Amino acid sequence: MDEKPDIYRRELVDVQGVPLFWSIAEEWSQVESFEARPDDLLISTYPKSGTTWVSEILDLIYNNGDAEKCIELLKKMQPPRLVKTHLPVQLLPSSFWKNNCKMVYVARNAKDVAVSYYYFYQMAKIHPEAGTWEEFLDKFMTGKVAFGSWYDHVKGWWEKRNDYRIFYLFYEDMKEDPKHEIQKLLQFLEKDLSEETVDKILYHSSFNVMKQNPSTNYTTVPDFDMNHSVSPFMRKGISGDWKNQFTVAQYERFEKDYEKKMKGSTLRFRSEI
Ligand code: PPS
Repeated sequence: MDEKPDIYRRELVDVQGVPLFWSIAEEWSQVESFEARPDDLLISTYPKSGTTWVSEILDLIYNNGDAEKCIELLKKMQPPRLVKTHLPVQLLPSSFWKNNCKMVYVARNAKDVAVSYYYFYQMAKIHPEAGTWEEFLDKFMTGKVAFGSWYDHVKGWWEKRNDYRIFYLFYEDMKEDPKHEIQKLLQFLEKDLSEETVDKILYHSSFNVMKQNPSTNYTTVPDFDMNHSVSPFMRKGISGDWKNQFTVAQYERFEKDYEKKMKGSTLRFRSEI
């Protein structure tokens, strides 16, 4: 089969100092002028932080835990729209701020994100080559990966949360007590659902159920774009997997650098639960 090198494994393109996919960079004027509606709900994340998981939960909340209805509604795109982005805060289309849209930001600890991203780079050919783990980790630490610096991303959104309607959610808290986090989400969305519905949402959004669900596990994407035999999209879904990947030397270098980059921020992550 033709490798289509013109669209796969291309280098990232700098957009206002942030490395993005060429396909986004080429359409940048359209991204910038995106017209958000006041009832749009934005889900924003740095890649590999739980986007798909929390999107599924939000979809289920809006459809009262009815997984079948979610698929139907997605086809018809009925409001409120759920808009997903990985953009850093400074690149978000301004209409989201003007319309004071509600936003859910999901953050995950840096080391697990780096590991998850490394496997995703290998399976999804929209990314440049990952290189070795050591090389990839360097790129991650210097922000030379798609959507730029994790450190700037999580801090940028954290700082905005006091001025806008942003619900800042942690992947690790979701892993520890998903029911509690879903209840907090419901409060933020001013939604009241029965205990039974919340339990249905918990079931449909669990890792094992989502891994088997073709509408959430990305297996409907052609093999050429995402090769699940290299690494499945629904890979492990745990906290602390970095321990299986980092050498002691890598860990020590990472932590020293992390301290410098996160200095002065009140944002705290848990690297295991
Ligand atoms: S992407 O490509 O940026 O949109 O990826 P994203 O969805 O943000 O993150 C993918 C990681 O989230 C894990 N995942 C889950 N973990 C726990 N529970 C559920 N339900 C769940 N769904 C997805 C997924 O496995 C990826 O993490 P890793 O560590 O690679 O397994």
